[in-house]
Amino acid sequence: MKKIAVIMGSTSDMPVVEKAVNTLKDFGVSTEVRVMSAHRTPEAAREFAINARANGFGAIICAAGMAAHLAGAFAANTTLPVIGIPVKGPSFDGMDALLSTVQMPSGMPVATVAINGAANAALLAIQMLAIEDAELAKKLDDMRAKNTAKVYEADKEINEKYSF
Ligand code: RP5
Repeated sequence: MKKIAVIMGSTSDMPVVEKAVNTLKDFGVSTEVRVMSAHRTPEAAREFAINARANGFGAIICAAGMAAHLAGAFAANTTLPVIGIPVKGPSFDGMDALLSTVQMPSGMPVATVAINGAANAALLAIQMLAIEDAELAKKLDDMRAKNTAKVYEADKEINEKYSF
């Protein structure tokens, strides 16, 4: 199975990124977690992106806040799918990172999830790997079924408790 790369711009992004890492772990997907910055270590980011396909990765998740160029910088140097997580920083409620990540020019796609949407970033990466992996697809179906059952259960409880 292909690996997933999870790259964050700074260790300060880790509390958000953790949800992606935990999700990938739950699904048994091999994951490499790294800190690389489009601004502070652009050479390392470029090197990683250029070699990612040859190194066995199937998709790259990039989490960054503020002027969040990390996902775009990766997309510039690989044709693997790049998933961007805009991380909420100290200003603008994370809108700065959202717009920096999502507003890519034509020809350089970044699949951008919600602000701090790390779990969905991981699930999207897993769905990409599951295109060619029936076992992984089954795990995704099982997760969906479990989540559906939880909502039916919650509905029953709320209905019994509050309806009159
Ligand atoms: C971005 O700047 C990082 O991804 C982080 O979200 C933000 C702040 O970084 P630190 O100053 O906390 O290292 O590049």
